[in-house]
Amino acid sequence: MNDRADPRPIPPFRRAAPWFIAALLLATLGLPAAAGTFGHLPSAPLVGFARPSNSTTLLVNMTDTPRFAPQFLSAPADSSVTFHLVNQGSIVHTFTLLKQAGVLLNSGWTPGQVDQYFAANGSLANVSVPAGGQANQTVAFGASTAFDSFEFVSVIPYQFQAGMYGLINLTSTAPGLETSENTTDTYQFLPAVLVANATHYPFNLDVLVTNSGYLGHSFTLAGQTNVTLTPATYSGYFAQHPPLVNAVVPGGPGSTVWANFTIAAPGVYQYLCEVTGHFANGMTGFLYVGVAPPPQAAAPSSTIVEGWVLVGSGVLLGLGVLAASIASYAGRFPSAPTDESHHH
Ligand SMILES: [Cu+2]
Repeated sequence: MNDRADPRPIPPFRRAAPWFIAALLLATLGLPAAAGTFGHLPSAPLVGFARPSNSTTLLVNMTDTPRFAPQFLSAPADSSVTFHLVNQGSIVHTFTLLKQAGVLLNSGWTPGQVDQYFAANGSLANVSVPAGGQANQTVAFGASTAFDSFEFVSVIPYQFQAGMYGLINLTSTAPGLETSENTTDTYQFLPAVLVANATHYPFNLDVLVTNSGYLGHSFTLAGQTNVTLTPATYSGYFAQHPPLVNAVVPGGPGSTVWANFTIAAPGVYQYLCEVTGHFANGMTGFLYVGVAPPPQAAAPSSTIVEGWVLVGSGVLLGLGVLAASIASYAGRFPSAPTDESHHH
């Protein structure tokens, strides 16, 4: 992480302006550079694009956080997928891909138990990437893996337990718009961001929802765009506006259900789990149709992009300092007579 600057004290207003301008310039320069280097910014699984023939290369960054970035990958089944592994950190990480589809390892396991699992079940890939190193690993996914999800983890002790895991979701090779989603016992949709881009409306979108845990769930999608539901409001909302789809996900690892529905217009559609208490625990996500998801929804693809995010934070910091300065400056003047909180 050679681009991470030491924290600086918040500059006063007068020093904020040059920083702000510099940050804007850096942001302007940084984004195209990142996009040019990596072709695109990896984000949620995409559907609606021409499907690649039968080979795909996916960039997977490894960080000392420890994380895989992006965490969720998508590729067509019946293809060979080359994982381009880049260790951006200063410690070793592994890319260890489960052989069993639809299985998520228990983050409560000890490193010994994780090793035992792989000793008993094998792996599709197990690559150790040293600090600052890179590696390529190609895995062939057969046609029968369509709509399967395979977890990958770092088996360096306590990295998986600290969150270093991800999923590769295999989509269908059949024509049409399809994507996949996963539900967990920790009340999550993985990923919580789906993206679909159609060439015409309406279009049919089919989402295969796979349960990784024992709890039953639902994939319930609001029919209107740009509606933000909360645990307190969603029942009343759905009573008035029936969901576009309400697919019940049976309990048990590997259980699946198809959520098939028709999208009439582009926009952002919220989905959630209707099982009591699950939405209140955070079980919701957003489907972006013909709309780019917000940057924070996409995993950083490189140090350059991470640097850009840091610069973005700097911009926000500068704006905050600016606003605070203006507020305190304006506060020196008497407020309008109509303001009842006016102090004499
Ligand atoms: Cu649920």
